[in-house]
Amino acid sequence: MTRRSFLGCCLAGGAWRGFAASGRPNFVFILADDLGWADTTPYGADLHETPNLERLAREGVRFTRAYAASPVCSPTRGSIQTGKYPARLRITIWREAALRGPERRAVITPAVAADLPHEEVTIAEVLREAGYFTIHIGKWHLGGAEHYPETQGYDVNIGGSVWGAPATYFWPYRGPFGQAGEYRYVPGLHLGRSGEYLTDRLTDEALKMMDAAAGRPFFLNLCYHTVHTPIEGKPELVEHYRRRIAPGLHHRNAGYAAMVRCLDENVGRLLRYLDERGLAANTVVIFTSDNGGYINVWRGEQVTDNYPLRSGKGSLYEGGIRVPLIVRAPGCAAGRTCEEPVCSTDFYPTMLELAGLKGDAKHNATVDGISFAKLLRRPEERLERDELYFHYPHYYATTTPVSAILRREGGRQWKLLEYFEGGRVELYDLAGDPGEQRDLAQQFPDVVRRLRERLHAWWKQVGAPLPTPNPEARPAAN
Ligand SMILES: [Ca+2]
Repeated sequence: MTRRSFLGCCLAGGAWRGFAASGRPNFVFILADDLGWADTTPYGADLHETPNLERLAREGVRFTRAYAASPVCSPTRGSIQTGKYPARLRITIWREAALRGPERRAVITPAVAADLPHEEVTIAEVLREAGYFTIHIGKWHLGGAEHYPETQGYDVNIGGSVWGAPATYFWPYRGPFGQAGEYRYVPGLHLGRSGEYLTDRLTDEALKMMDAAAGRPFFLNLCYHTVHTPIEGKPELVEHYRRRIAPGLHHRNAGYAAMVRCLDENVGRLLRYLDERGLAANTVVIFTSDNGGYINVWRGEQVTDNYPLRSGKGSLYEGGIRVPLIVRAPGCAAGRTCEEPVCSTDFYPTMLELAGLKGDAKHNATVDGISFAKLLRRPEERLERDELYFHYPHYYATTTPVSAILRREGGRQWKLLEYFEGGRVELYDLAGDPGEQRDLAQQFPDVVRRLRERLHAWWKQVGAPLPTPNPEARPAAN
């Protein structure tokens, strides 16, 4: 069923035609934290207001089936930096949890990596080698100081650290975080003023650094902490949304809505900067999130709702892994929607293609993603890939350890989830059931068997870390 395309002629000598002939494109890669698939207006948000993302969608291509490679933070971030599946990297949970080691519950979760190995050739390393000024701003969460962005190909690191969330979004951005009261701060942002807000400040730094590129091609890896907890919006925006909450709305958290609005305003600042500096015609803008929306409660209020998708952050249901993705590239099919599944592993090879770079052959041999650059011109096309895999062998508020395969066969968009507690499986056809409401496992045992075999073969192929039975546990209730 794979449609081979011989129309890939927009590539001239490996470079994406349409950019200024004089140089390579800049990249502005904007990663929101925990932003759900349905949290912005191009994706049907009701309470939230995101006019700048609407503009980006009008000028770019909006993907309806973009996946984060993991339902939690660090693994997806690793997949973006390397193009590899989290299971292959053995980075399948966020760093603090990896450091805590295996959990012994109904199954024993595997020991996994906490730091992105230096042996990996990051996208920043490839781009820097080609003359790019490489800028990391905001959340990193891929290792301790010896694995900070400076050690992984970034010329500049402002704010990237061992921590996955700020203590507060208000200057001076420091204080105790979480139940343990761990002291956190955002390095590089020590000077500020009262009332200053972190999302705005990270953009301030981004604009300064793009100026500092001074004509060199740049790669801006701008990883906003927002809309991760703590749920803290600017007071005037929180009040604005408190007044707008009405019966029947799916989104009902005013603080969260205020954070989404501020994120959108900062996307607008970035777009205006590119306009004013005459850079828009030679800059690729990518906007996405690292995992699905957080549906748990924070200070008495549910944070968000991924409706019509099921569940949220931590889960391998669509609400945990399907994320917004809008890409604006010069010459792209502006205003179009693309329904082809793409994954966060794909950014690495896509950026290489757009930059006309080959990258590192040895690294590329184990890259799991594929370039989706052609979809930016022709969003109706298919990629030469019929399967995606997800692996979360850990516990979270929304899930027990689980692995999943998506596979299209004819008009079917099969999705099999296999839970490690007792080997329970669920089968959905996303083509007619994107909300994963009808489990078809009993009805299609042959499909279950075939997909399960493919999933297990993939575990072997990538060396996926697997849970093991816990001899001390009572048999899992099935
Ligand atoms: Ca996250």
